[in-house]
Amino acid sequence: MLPPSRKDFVSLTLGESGSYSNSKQWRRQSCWRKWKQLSRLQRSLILFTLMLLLVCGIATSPTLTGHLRDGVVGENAYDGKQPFVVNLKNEYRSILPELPSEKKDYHRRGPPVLQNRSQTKTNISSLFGVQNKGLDLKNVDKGSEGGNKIISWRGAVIEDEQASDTDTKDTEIQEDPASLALAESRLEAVREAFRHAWKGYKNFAWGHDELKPVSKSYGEWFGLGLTLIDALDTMWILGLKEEFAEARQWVAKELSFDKNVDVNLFESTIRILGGLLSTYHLTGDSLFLEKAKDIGSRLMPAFNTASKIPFSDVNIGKGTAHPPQWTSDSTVAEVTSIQLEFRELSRLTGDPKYKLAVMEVMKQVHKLSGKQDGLVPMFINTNNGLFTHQGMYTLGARADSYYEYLLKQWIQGGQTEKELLDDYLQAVEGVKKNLLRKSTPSGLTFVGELSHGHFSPKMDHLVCFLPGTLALGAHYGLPADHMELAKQLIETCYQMYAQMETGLSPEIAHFNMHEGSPQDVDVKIADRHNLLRPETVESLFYLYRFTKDKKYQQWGWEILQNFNKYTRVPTGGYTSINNVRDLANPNPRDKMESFFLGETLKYFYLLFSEDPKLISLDKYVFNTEAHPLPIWPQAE
Ligand code: DMJ
Repeated sequence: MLPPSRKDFVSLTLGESGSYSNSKQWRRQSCWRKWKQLSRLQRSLILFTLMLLLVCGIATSPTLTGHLRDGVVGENAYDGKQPFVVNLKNEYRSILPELPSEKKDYHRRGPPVLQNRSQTKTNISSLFGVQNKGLDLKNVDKGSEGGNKIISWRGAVIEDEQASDTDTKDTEIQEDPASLALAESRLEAVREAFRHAWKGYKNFAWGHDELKPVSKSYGEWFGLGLTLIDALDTMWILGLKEEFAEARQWVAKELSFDKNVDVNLFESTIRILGGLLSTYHLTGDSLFLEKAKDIGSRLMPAFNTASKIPFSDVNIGKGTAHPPQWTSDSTVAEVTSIQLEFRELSRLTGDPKYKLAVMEVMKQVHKLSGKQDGLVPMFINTNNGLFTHQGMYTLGARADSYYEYLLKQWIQGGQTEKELLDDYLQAVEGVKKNLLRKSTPSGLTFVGELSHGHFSPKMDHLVCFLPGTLALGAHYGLPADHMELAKQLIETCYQMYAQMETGLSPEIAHFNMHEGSPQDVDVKIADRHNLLRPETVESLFYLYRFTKDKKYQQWGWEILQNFNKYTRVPTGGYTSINNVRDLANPNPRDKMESFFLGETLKYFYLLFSEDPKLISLDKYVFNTEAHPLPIWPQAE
């Protein structure tokens, strides 16, 4: 599709030619006569225009369409499908600082020249014992043939025929003006909350990992501007131009990974690598891809273990890795929830090493004994690659995103990797068989834990990712009872908020199962804190997208208001609190986690939006830190 015609043309008025005859000879003579009547200047202009058209014609010939798809043509095609995002992008283009070295890439959506070639062809297709369509082999091949060609940018600009399905799969209904106005006011409330959080971060923690809003200072974890990076794509999606531009400036000028610092592999993958990759995809700005490549390669030493199960910690400056001081175990959720990001990095760079490393982990976990009906223990040893602390099963901390990433990798790869799907389906059955119970008095369905055969009615707030994941699976054709379970569980997650005095969920709930209990949810004193976590809002978003049932938006709206009431710090920022049961003194903990901006506010915004194409779930899959990554095109 070409841009609309511009008005800077030369007008030629040809003389009247009398009666109309359409014979070939007449047309030839007439044209020649008119040509001769033209002035030299006019003829030169026409010849020049023809030359120009010829050059354009060559440029759009089939061998070069790949290049153009990466450039202007691709962008315009994208405009039509995701107008909101693309319009923002074009606006941002004009305000973002333009680095001299980037100028010529300004309109390119893809990396300038990515070396991939022969080695990518070797191992990938047999990886994980399935036909692998993940790495875009076709495009890699094109690259090898074409010498200087780049891999396609179709990951970012997912065209209709390449997405796993069409937009129409997302439920679309016509909204009446009143509900559109309501939606807009709620969206504005989320933008306002973001601006308030950003104000605190900017004033007291700029460039540092986390804001401490009460003491008006900051906390450092990795020393890499965690909150700023986690928040990049949220600002983009919310349309916060100025905030995005200043953050981009910091990434360009200040962000360096060449630091003698230990980082946690999982946390830096989901927040930093994931955040940079998704921002690259949304903006097409190569700065973010370069940074993603840098951090991605610096994290790779984590995989240098006897078992190939990665260590938890990496020194990104020295290139060394190690387990935590007290153990040689890694957490199962951590080693199995870095796959979406490293697989995508392989696809973008054409270098299979990232994908090979993380898929090796999946391959091993797939085969390991020690599972119960598809449920995994919480720890895995980096020396021998075996599960440790067996017999304990939870969908909460240390295991949660293992289940999430089984489904999401299967979606990311175009639903071809059967082992991932099998493991996911088996695990859902395992949850139903071993971990589901009903509470009293209201009969809420909840997910408990199993410890050596003993059931505990304990449910982490973290488990509230599950309704959203189940709903996503059902959207992708998995059994309808997954959706039914999702609806029951999201009701429970909402009640974990609604039954508290502040209307905010505790970190951990215990459900009553005995006759005569006055309330479903009990909270132990040590579990009464709220860290501004996203999981319930995340699941509300999925449930609303797929069902359009307004109650999910209403529940989300109540939660947002309670965050504003009990966690908002007047001078800027939001704080986690110690006691969700104490209206008078929720007791601020003085910390705003980066995921509040990266995830919680983003999911609020998407929940209140009536536009199913705003990060379409048929085109993007969210990593566990709410960073949307493209679903890979099917291999043609
Ligand atoms: C986030 O970092 C991620 O969502 C992770 O999967 C779980 N914990 C936090 C949010 O609660």
